[in-house]
This record gives sequence, C-alpha cells and structure tokens, in this order.
Amino acid sequence: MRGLVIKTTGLWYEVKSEGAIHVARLRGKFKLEEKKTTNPIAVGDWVTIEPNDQATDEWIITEIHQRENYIVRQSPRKKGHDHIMASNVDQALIFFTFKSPRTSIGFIDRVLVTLEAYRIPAFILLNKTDLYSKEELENWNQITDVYRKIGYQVDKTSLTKDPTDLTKYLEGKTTLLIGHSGTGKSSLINNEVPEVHQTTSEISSFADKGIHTTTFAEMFFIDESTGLIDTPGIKELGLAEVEPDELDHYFPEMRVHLGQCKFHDCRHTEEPNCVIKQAVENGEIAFFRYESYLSMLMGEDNRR
Ligand SMILES: Nc1nc2c(ncn2[C@@H]2O[C@H](COP(=O)(O)OP(=O)(O)OP(=O)(O)O)[C@@H](O)[C@H]2O)c(=O)[nH]1
Ligand SMILES: [Mg+2]
Ligand SMILES: [Zn+2]
Repeated sequence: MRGLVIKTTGLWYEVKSEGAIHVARLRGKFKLEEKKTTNPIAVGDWVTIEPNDQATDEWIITEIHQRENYIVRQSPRKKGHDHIMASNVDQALIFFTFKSPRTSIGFIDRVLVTLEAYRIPAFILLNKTDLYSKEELENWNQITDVYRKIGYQVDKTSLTKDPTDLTKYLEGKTTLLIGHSGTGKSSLINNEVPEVHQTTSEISSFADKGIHTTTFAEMFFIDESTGLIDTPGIKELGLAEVEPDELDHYFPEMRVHLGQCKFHDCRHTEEPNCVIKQAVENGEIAFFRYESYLSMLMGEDNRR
C-alpha cells in the first residue's frame, strides 16, 4: 500500500494512506543502505507499507519512492552526516524575526542557498511585527525590496496579534516551515489548522541550550491539497552538498552574470574585471547579499 510519511520520530513513522494513519517501522536493511544521513526517511516521503502484525496494527515500510526534491542540512549532532529535513515540498516558508529571537540575514541567505540548490521556491515571512520599532520595520521594507527584486516572495505578519491572510501563498501546495526556535512556526500551524494544537512556548534560556518546543517534523493539512510541515527550530544551517565553486549559481542575482568575469573560475573576491563586484558597486547586487556570499565562500568549514 502506498502512503505519505507525515511524522518521523526516528524510531517509528506515521504514514497516511487512504485516509487512515498507520504507525510503521523500517526494515533494518534501509538503515545500512544510506550511511551518510541521520534519517533514512523524512516527512514528505512516499513509501510502500505492509502490515507486520495484524494484532497490533503495526506496519513495515518496505520501499521508499524516489524523491522529487528534499532539503538537507549538515547534522548538528553527527559529524559528517546530513539530516533530511523534509522531501517532496513545493516551497519553503522561512521565518524571520528581529527579536525574540533575532534572526540574522546570513541565516536567511544560507537557507535560500540550500533551497536554490534543490530548486525549491522560497517565501520569506517576517513574524512578530507587533514587537518592532519603526526603524526595524523600515529596515524590513528595504530588505523586502531586495528579496522581491531577486524573485522571492516576501510578506509580514503578527501571528498572535494581527495575522495576515496567507492563503494565496499556501493554497494547493506543500510548504516546509523553517526558522530558528521561537519564531512562530507552530503558531502558524495553530492558526491555519484549527483542529491542531501544536505546543508553542516563549523562548527562554531553554532555547539557548538547544531545546526546542517542537521536537519532530510533522505534516498537517489545511485541506486535502494544502500541507504544512512543522519542524524543530534550527540554530545554524550547515550547507550540505553545496560546493564553493557552485555557490554563485545559488544567488539568482549573480547567476544572471555568470560567465562574464575575466576569469572563468572567478570567485568574485580579489580577481580583476569581475562583473559580480561591479554589480555590487553599482548597487545592482545588494551589499548584504554579497557579504553573505563571501561568508559562505570563506567559511573555514562550509559544512557547519
Ligand atoms: N508577540 C508575538 N509573539 C508571537 C507571535 N507569533 C508567535 N509568538 C509567540 O512566540 C513564541 C514561540 O512561538 P512558536 O510557534 O512556539 O515557535 P516555533 O518556531 O514553533 O519554535 P520551535 O518549535 O521551538 O522551533 C510563542 O510564545 C508564541 O505565542 C507574534 O506575532 N507576536
Ligand atoms: Mg514549534
Ligand atoms: Zn567574478
């Protein structure tokens, strides 16, 4: 029977199939086949399940169907291993907050690069607008202009005080929610899927210790064709499967200039006659985006 993985805990999986939700486990051999990932199966995977024990209604996953795409990050716990956050998504919604907690532009750009590498459209959402100063909101307008020009969708909301109608972004798609702990991912689930009550909580000293309110990725449905994948907050995003010499391809505003620098292997740092640096100088490429590029390029360990 074919089914969709809607929750993973590492030990067992919830698989939705023909309207019912089954608890399933993996056959041991899958774990050996994919050595470099911490999780062989992710939320969003299509799988084949078979009944294992009729008495307990326990199922076994016998096959993983080929993924259309997936989002992978360096595992913060297991060196050299990657963690698949989710698969088969139509877009990712990246949460941005100026405070409680503070999100850096560098983090947003790392997420965007990861998404570009897998050609997954991005939607950047500023949350908690009720908390910000006039200056911060003006700053956001400038940031918004930059990202919109590049081609990303951008909007703002206050999920708990004055929620924006996000239907036009979400309708008919499977959306992965990404952001630091405490930015409001589960609050969005609770707003959009009224029968669900995801635990939400104020960030506290707990968040600094890496403890998140949401601990497992899980998919919820607004309607049959609209899914939202809640994930645990991530502190850093270690680029996985992105090589330094292809980094410029994952900045859409750089991609359009590629091949025009004097040196074909130009990294756009110290080289003469570099069209990317010229585009930064004449304002065509935002300086903060170029800074993000440099920081990812120079990162002594890009897979962090
Ligand atoms: N002031 C304010 N608080 C908000 C807003 N949206 C969410 N919150 C609060 O922020 C806190 C964190 O929200 P969550 O939805 O739990 O955050 P999360 O991203 O799911 O966090 P993790 O599960 O740890 O990754 C909760 O106390 C929410 O009530 C908002 O627009 N304004
Ligand atoms: Mg949460
Ligand atoms: Zn160059």
